[in-house]
Amino acid sequence: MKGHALHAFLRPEALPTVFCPGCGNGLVAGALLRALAQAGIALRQTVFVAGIGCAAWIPSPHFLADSLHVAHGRAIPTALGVKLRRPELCVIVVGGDGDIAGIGGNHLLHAARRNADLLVVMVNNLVYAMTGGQVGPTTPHGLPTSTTPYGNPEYPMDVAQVVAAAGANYVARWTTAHLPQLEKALARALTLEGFRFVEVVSQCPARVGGRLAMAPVEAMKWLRAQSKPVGEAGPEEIAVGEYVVRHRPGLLRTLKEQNHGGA
Ligand SMILES: Cc1ncc(C[n+]2csc(CCOP(=O)(O)OP(=O)(O)O)c2C)c(N)n1
Ligand code: SF4
Ligand SMILES: [Mg+2]
Repeated sequence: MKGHALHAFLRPEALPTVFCPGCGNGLVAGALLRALAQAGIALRQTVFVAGIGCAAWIPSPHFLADSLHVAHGRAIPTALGVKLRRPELCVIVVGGDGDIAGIGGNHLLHAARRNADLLVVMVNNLVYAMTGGQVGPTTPHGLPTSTTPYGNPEYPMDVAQVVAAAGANYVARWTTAHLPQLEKALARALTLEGFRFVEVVSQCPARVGGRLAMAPVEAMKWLRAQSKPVGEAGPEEIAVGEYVVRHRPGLLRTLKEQNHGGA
């Protein structure tokens, strides 16, 4: 699907997007729309659920699809409620690292453990961007942020690894500098059942790039240079690729089989 064709999937009244120039969120939006087309899933078959944050704005207000914009950190339990009530729909959560792995971290762990039939797309821009670029659970050690001006004294959580360990059926990480790979991972995730998690490491020119004096293009070159395949990346590098591909029955199939078995 070419760039201009994407407009058919966007609300004209929401354009131009709310994102700052050079933000990675538009790239993630494009990859997700192309992946849906690749997987043969129409927007009318999908429901997007988002919390609060810049990344949470990707589906709502932009996509011409049903979407719920809920409290910060609570997108995953809301999405599970939608999926249990309307199992025929493809339910997709989109959110930031603070939203999904910070305030919503407990929901993330347990949805993965339950193998709940959701796709969660987490845009990891390394900070809580919308509120001013505060330090968060994925901020690299030493990175200066608005609340850690001398550098982050803590260490980040490897969210992809944690979600894989928690029991998800599919986990992958890419960056905005790997759009074809990202699109392929999203399309693959869309064809599987159970809990699927795709992390996208992304640039935030306003809250991170400015502090590092790094323009968006330079930030993307940096993301690419820092990335190594899963299993080969060092502690300071970004491990990209698939973490896990499992084919365990999703929560909904298990529930259905139990209910029919008991009938
Ligand atoms: C319960 C609650 N706590 C805090 C906030 C304030 N808040 C809104 S957006 C946001 C940061 C979101 O960061 P992230 O999820 O990483 O998304 P980004 O803006 O970086 O894309 C915070 C802390 C809120 N809206 N609700
Ligand atoms: S603050 Fe950062 S993440 Fe938010 S729209 Fe601007 S560039 Fe994007
Ligand atoms: Mg963030």
